[in-house]
Amino acid sequence: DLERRQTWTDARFGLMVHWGLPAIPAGIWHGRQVEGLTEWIQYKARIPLAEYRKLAEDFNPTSFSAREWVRMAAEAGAKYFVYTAKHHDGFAMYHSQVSDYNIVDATPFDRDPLAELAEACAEHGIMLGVYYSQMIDWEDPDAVGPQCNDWDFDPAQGDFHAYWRRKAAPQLREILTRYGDIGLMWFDMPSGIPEDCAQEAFDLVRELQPGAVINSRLGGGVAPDYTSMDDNYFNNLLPERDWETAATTNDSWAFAERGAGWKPVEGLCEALAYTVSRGGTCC
Ligand code: JFZ
Repeated sequence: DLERRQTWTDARFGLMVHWGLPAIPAGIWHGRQVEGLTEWIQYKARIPLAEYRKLAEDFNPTSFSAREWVRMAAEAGAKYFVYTAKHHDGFAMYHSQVSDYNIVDATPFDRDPLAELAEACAEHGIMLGVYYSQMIDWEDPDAVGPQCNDWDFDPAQGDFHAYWRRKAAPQLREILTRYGDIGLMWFDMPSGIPEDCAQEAFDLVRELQPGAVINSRLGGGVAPDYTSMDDNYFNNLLPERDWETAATTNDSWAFAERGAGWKPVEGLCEALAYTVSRGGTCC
């Protein structure tokens, strides 16, 4: 346990890339600015799934270069790289065999960014972290719980364990077995997850990637390897254990078209220095 956590705390500084279908609307739906985090647009604007999933048809980032992203991160001094394999919209940003709601089968792009990023990280000696939204999934009628999709589906009809068995657990297994060494599993969000599901996720990570740390947003009462602080947390009340602050470079995680509110470089450097000088890790 100590060795695993040491590798993680030694990393100190990472880059989280929050990529997915929300990059297309980028905070604007039918010409209207939707308030809140841009990756929450489907939920905030109650976009019908049938309409939202059409975004995939236009998702074709042909100039994407994993090499370039990872090289930039490495040159900036980052030691780990976190990629959103599946966010709350339920869309897999890697080639999933479990659900065809994924970047290879549902878009014209036809490439697996996670595979390319994993390769680039290995080349640069960067630790690969994978973000996975285990609880919220707006595509799956059975993923019932806090902030679930109740505009397309009736939550009373949903069975969380059915979602877990059919989609979440098998996808975690794919992620943990197909992309080489993973140093960090970044789960999100903890609220409402049944204990047995969280325990299963924990056990899967330990079994298939014994070197990987697990953040505290897995939830469900399992003991994580470190505490994820609130987003953009830069206060002096700190836990007596390993911790990480994930922070944004603007007001959102996903891309924003207007009013992004980019933070000045000095502020970002200060935030990074603040965190690492207090023994934390920052991404
Ligand atoms: C979550 C997501 O909902 C969000 O879209 C993004 O992925 C972010 C990294 O994580 O948002 C959170 C989760 C927890 C807190 C704040 C935002 N928190 O504990 O303050």
